[in-house]
Amino acid sequence: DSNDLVAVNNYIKAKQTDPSDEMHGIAEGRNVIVVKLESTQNFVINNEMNGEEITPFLNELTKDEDTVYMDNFYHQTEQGKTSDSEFLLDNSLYPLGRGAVFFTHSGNEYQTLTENFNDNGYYTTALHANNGSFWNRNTVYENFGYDRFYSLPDYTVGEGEDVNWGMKDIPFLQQSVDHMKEMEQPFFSKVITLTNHYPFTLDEEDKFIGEYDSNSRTLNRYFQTVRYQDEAIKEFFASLKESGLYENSIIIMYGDHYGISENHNVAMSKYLEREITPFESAQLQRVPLFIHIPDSGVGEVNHTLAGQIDLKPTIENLVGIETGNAIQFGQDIFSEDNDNFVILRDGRFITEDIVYAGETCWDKETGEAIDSEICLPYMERVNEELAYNDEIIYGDLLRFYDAKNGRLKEDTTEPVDVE
Ligand code: GP9
Ligand code: MN
Repeated sequence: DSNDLVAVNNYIKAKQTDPSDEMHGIAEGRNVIVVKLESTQNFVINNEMNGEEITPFLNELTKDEDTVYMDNFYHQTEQGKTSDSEFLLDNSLYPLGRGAVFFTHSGNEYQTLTENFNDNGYYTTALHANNGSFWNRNTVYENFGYDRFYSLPDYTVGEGEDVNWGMKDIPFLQQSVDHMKEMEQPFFSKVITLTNHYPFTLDEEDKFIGEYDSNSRTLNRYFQTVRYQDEAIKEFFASLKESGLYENSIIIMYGDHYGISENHNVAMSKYLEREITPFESAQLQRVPLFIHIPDSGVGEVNHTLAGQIDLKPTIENLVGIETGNAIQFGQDIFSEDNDNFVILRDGRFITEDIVYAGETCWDKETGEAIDSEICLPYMERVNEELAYNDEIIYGDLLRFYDAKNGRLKEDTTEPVDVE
């Protein structure tokens, strides 16, 4: 009931950090375009396969004067995969440990990034060339407050423009820019790519690099689809510039979850030239995050430890939306008091010095197992935080909370039983 919310709120207030003043409102009034990079892990960035770059365009962005590239950014998804990464973006809450919250708790009351954009005069949209019912998106997007969902029927899939799970990223992103040209500004658009999805198949003409050579055909092909996606992003930027939207927009891109599971550890260890211990596996859960703000000069490679849970407060601060009263577990990535602590949904965690994974505490610098006593105090915090999170979702607790005024709703002393 609403008493549970009091405990949750106290926990959140105690760990809350002030967002960065320096970044506050730096993108105020601009369109916000969030591109979710399907199955894209961080190990491909600034790396090579058979002497060839895997992500030449994204690599350039890591050195770009208007781009912040985060290289210690983790996905926090579970079985809900892409949909979990969307849940994290919109709510700054963890998804569930089992099942997909997009299916199990689609009707809860949420206080989302999208609604906050709506309240601040933005037109809010999601774009993805798949059936609207996949991952229950039609229902959830409506609940999250999206004004419009451009799904498969909003796209023209021409001859040869279909591969693997559906429409290829290059025409998809192109047509998405056409949709954006028609939108009322400023807009918030979440754009979801698809080509770099298991089993990572491509048409011959879209293979810009060769395959890798290992015992995993999945990993061998993965490099090629990541390379294709990189090309699609490059063309997307070009189209945005051509359309005139670019200068008045910011573009945020992040990997949604891993593409290469632990079933491919032998092949991964061949590629990375080291053993894939539980420590390495945890570190492989890093996905790239790019924050591109044209004409800002804020570019840097930022090593702060962060996760998808931090996207909402970070984006809100960039556009100048006040987020102080929100019930959320993330923090502004650029906050000066950032606690540099990341919790993965399965209880693994990462600090500046240690990683907890495989029920073992690991020294980050050496990659060796260390005395587990060192991890104990953090473990308590991790369990507490995930438990509070689950109470919010299972109890639909946000229906008792007035986020604008930062207090319990007055008429909820006798909460209605929804069961
Ligand atoms: C489907 C796409 C892929 O529409 O988002 O979902 P995934 O299998 O990665 O969760
Ligand atoms: Mn996905």
